[in-house]
Amino acid sequence: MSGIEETLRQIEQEADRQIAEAKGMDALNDIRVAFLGKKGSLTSVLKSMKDVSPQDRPQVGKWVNDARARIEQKMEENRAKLEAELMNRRLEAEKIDVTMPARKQRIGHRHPNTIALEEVERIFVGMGYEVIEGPEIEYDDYNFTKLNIPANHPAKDEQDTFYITDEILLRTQTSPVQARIMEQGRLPIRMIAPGRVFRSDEVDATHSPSFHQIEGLVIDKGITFADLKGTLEVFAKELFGENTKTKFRPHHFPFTEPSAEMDVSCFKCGGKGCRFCKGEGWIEILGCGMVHPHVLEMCGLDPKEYGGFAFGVGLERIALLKYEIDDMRLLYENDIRFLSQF
Ligand code: 2NL
Repeated sequence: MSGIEETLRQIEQEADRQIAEAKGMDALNDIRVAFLGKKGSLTSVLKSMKDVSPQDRPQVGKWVNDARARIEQKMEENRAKLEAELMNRRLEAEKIDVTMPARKQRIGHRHPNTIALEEVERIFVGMGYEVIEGPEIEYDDYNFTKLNIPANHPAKDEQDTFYITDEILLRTQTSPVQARIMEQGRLPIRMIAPGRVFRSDEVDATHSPSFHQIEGLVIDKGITFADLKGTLEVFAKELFGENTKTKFRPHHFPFTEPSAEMDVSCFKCGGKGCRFCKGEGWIEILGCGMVHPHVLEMCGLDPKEYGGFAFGVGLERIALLKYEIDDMRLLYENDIRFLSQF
């Protein structure tokens, strides 16, 4: 009898000690199983009742039940305390300061190339041109042959061109788009063809293996070099300002005859010569010319009936000039701190 009472006292003491030390719900639950569970130490005392004399059994039963009630009570108290602590910690961690300024939504920014392209498109659409795009992967035939660049022409060198097969390549210019439109034969044509082009060039401040071109094409009856000059003069004034002058220097392209390069007066110094134009007073902008009769023929048009002019400008070149950027690589790094300046 007194042995059982002593055992119960020790069990209860041990339970109290462990409950007081329990650091969380899991620990508390382990204690419940160890003392009050089916195989718990308090339960095993009940199981030893068979050794207790019948008249003592009610007394022992009461002791066990009282001990159980007290342990449960202590556990409940500690559970409530732990739960309150846990809740406090969560409230502390999830505290929202409603007086903090809202996180700023970063809005994107148009790339300088895109701004320049949209400006060029606006100017030509204003003169009645269509904007037409075409494939970046082209047939050699459209990229070269129909543009009067024959099989052994140096422009076709594999040093300059990314070939996919003998007949298929990454376009080196956007003229194949224009060759395709001429072939469709819906005349007259007034179009620009902007888009990505590819050349096997090393990367430096002014070169990249992938860059952008805008080519223009006008085909109709009775088009002259005066139309070309007038159109490109309007383009230059719109793009670089009312006071911009233009100068056409003779040049050679396989797909035009005659051909020229157009310079604009330096929009920084007005033509006097400065650091920006390297003292020249002029800045080279584009290549142009009257579409070669042979090109017209190969694209299914009769050169005796139809003629026209064409031109090509580098989009990056326009963007670099307009925004006074001195290294083309900056255009491809996509550093938002750089891009959002324009
Ligand atoms: C340049 C020179 C040029 C053309 C492109 C062209 C297109 C057809 C027919 C004839 Cl379909 N010509 N395009 C003409 C002259 C010059 O580009 O230096 N571009 C950056």
